[in-house]
Amino acid sequence: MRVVHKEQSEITMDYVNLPDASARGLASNSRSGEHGKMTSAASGRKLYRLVAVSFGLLCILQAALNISLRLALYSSGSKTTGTEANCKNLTEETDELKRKLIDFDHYFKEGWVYFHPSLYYISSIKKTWQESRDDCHQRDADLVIINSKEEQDFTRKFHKLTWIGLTKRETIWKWVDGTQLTKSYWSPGEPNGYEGKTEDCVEIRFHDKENSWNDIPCKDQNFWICEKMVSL
Ligand code: MMA
Ligand code: CA
Repeated sequence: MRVVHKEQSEITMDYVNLPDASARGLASNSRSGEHGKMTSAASGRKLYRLVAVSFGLLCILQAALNISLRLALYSSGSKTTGTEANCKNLTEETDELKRKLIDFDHYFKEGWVYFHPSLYYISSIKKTWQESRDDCHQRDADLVIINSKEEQDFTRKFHKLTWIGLTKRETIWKWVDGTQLTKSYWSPGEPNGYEGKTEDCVEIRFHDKENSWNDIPCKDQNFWICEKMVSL
């Protein structure tokens, strides 16, 4: 009995193991066949899920890589453009500086002097106020406009009777750039239109005094000062 049972048991064991393998290929109706089929389907689903998840992860990885590459490319690209623009700016600035230096050199050779922020030309001959102004125009400048005490003191240093860019030809005192006179340096008693004369133009006359201006007839002949604003 024991032996038989053992044999039966062995047979059963063999039987259980056998269809497991065969059930994968054959549609068996036996209980153990059904069980084998279920195990196979579950592991198939597992494998499918694994492949799907792996594929998803790969997709995400690829997208991340794509974005980071694009970002790296974009930033390096804009850096290059920035450097190129800087270089171009620097070249343009250098060229402009060169032009200005050449300009300065040209003015200095013609006897101009620099007093921040302008260049000044003091004539060596005399002319009427209008002729003097015309000469300044030809030099790409105009008669001097006095905007500060420093500039006023500067114009007194030449110790010559010099025209400045101030006139009353249009009823009120105006600078040659059209601005009205605000701060003035009239000598005491001036402007007086001396002895009823029309004195509509202004000269630097009293060089030793801060208040050095005098009005005289525009047709009189004087030295003159041209001013040209410059920037470096
Ligand atoms: C000159 C002339 C006038 C000025 C007086 C000042 C003699 O006339 O320049 O414009 O007002 O001098 O004394
Ligand atoms: Ca006068």
